[in-house]
Amino acid sequence: MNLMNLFDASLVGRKDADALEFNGILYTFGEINSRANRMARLLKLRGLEKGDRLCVYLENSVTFIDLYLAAIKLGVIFVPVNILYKEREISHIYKDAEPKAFIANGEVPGVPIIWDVNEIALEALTLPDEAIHSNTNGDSPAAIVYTSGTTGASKGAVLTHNNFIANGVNLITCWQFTDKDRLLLALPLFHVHGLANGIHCWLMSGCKLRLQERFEHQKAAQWFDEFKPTVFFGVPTVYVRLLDQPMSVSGVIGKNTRLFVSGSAPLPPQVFVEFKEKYNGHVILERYGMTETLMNVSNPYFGERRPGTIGFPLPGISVKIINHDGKEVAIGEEGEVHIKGPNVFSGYWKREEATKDAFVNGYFKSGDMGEISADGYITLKGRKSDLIISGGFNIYPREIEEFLLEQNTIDEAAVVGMPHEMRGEVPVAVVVANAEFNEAEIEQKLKDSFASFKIPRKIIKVDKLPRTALGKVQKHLLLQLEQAK
Ligand code: MLC
Repeated sequence: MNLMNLFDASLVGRKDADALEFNGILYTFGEINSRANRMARLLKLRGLEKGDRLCVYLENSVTFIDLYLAAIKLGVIFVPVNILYKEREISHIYKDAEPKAFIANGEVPGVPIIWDVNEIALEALTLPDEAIHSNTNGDSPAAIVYTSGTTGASKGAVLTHNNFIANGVNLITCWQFTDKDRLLLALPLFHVHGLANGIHCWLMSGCKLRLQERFEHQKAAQWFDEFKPTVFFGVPTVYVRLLDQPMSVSGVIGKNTRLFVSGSAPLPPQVFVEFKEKYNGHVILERYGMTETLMNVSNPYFGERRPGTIGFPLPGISVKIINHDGKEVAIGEEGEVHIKGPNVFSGYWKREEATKDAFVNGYFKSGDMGEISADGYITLKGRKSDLIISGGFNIYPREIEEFLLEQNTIDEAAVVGMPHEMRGEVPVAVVVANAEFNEAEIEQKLKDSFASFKIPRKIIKVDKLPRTALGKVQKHLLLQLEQAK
């Protein structure tokens, strides 16, 4: 089975039902399907074939959905590119994914040929609405989503139709989605949270979706009031923002909502508690996932949603907690979270070694530390790697450190995550610089090269970086140094 077989339950089976609200326009599932058919025809006419990569660098829109569905229909591999990315990040993805086409709104530095989204959208409308089928199956790659820069630059996680199907079916079952639901989605579709959870739960359940270009906390109460969502997905920063809303909206947000889900970064227990107090007893359901595995673990829909924990492994998913010696730990002991299941990606695009390194005994090594309680709840205990998560966006320090070290005024550099009330963490750079160092110049270069969430909030100059006897930078000491200020 491929994804279209499941999406057709809504696109064909519920063709006259209301499907999507975007920018005040309402679309039925039939309309969404014919837009996707026309777009698929256009991509085919322009030479895209099964297995080709299609990069899409766009904000949330109906055309984004058209392109995604068209790619799925054709067996073309969809490569979403974070809209906040700048030249250095984009050109890496462009070179690595070797796409047949790159679709964007206007010019993109680092990409020689762009297909303009407005032209594409208009041209597609002139084409016939005839279904196109590819002979993709569950093992065919559906998307490559770029993530983790442990080697300095991001790697493409190849996600198959089966990975997405396992994820969607699990969430619909465990979170009790039906066609009566109304999902308010303000997360970016270029990440798996918005795409694999948001778009797939919508299309597989046949519920109604209201899509926003992006989350804007000033407008959240109005959206809840107008759309009356039954389900809402957010990252912790979104919930912190909702807590900031005036008391007068506490009756509006969540009035019709049966489920608030949080993920992509740890939800502080305090936010869980305050949200419940402010929003009429709503208990946020925290779940755990990552690009390479989609969703792994979730607090229960029925039963206790325990603050500070991520709950139980989702159906069909095995989780082991493994210690330094590669042995499974006892209840309540800490180790690395290893994951196996139909949700786990097939590997990194063109990176055999990195793929091999990512697994042990058939389990994916998450890089997150955790423990399991006697009654089965999993609690995350920090990370093995030095990944920083800011507002739900991942930052790999190595990528920024390599850039800083390329500057001839910087001799040593380390980037660490500093706790931040709103965003969870923000990056801070600690450098050993020479006499020519010019902070304003480096800041400008960083801004030209990286997405805004990756820019260090501060650049701290030190005489030397604390290192172990083996020369490894002791990042925890840098954080203490910063916090002591
Ligand atoms: C954020 N910005 C965006 C944007 N989101 N710009 C365009 N489109 C978007 N979707 C930029 C803003 O321009 C601004 O840049 C900065 O980010 C902060 O914006 P803000 O208005 O202050 O937003 P804020 O209220 O703080 O909320 C930020 C946020 C955003 C929560 C909306 O961080 C966000 O959308 N996060 C979700 C990330 C996500 O989906 N992660 C899932 C990864 S998948 P500037 O230049 O002013 O700083 C994954 C697996 C899993 O991890 O388990 O889910």
